[in-house]
Amino acid sequence: MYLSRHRTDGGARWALDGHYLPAPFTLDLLLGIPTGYARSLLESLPLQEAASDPLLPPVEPTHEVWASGVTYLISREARRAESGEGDAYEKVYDAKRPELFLKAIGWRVVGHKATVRIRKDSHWNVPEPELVLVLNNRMEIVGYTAGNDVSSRDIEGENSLYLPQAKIYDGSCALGPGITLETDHLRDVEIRLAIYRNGELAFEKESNTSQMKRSFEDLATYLGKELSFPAGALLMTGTGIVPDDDFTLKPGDRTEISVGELTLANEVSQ
Ligand code: DO4
Ligand code: MG
Repeated sequence: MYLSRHRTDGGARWALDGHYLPAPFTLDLLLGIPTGYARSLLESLPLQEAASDPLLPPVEPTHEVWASGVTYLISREARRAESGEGDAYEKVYDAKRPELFLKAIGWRVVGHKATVRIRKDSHWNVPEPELVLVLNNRMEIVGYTAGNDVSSRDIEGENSLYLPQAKIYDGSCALGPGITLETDHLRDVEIRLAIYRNGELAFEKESNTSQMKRSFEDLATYLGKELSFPAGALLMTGTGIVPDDDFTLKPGDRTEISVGELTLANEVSQ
């Protein structure tokens, strides 16, 4: 089952497997019920006309998008090298408690084919391709989407207390194109990042969720430990791909992130 969200003349509208759901359907509603009922709810809803309007990010304006970090060895190594505080990354990689931070609020997220941004006050910027969990109000995994945790490496590297500025700014979070409501093989999902510059492939690498240090369930449990999400939440699960140190995104680049069968493409601007 696949959910997508579209911009229609009557406002944002969700679709299931390419056909519109009744207009009152919301993701809030779906994430407010246990996973066991979610599938039967969707199966019981009448499908309407084909969903051909432009895509919106698969998240509603008030949903919170959280992120976890240093969940793959390569992320730990890259951050240890760029930072004067390498110890912190090493410790969090091995610690029981994961790193979790608030990445975006739903209305700030951009979707498939929209524009992501790099900061004007940064000279070293990268996309971070991540599997993004869609969690219900009990922190159960309902599905996943693809995400780009666009980040400034020089700002984070200068001082880890600058992390919110390196990570949270307009156009720094892209999600989409839609939500896959399958959770069976999440520990074996291929993730691929391709970056095109002047129409040519400038960078390409693949990873797999099997290389992740932590379990998705553990990340979701920590997020919901002392924080309630009555309408669910989204959780980016960290990057397993870091471009070489001499690479930085430039305005005009195009990023293409594949997470399993989902592909999220975005233009880059400043
Ligand atoms: O520790 C900083 C953030 C790490 C991160 O975003 C990642 O590993 O994906
Ligand atoms: Mg990240």
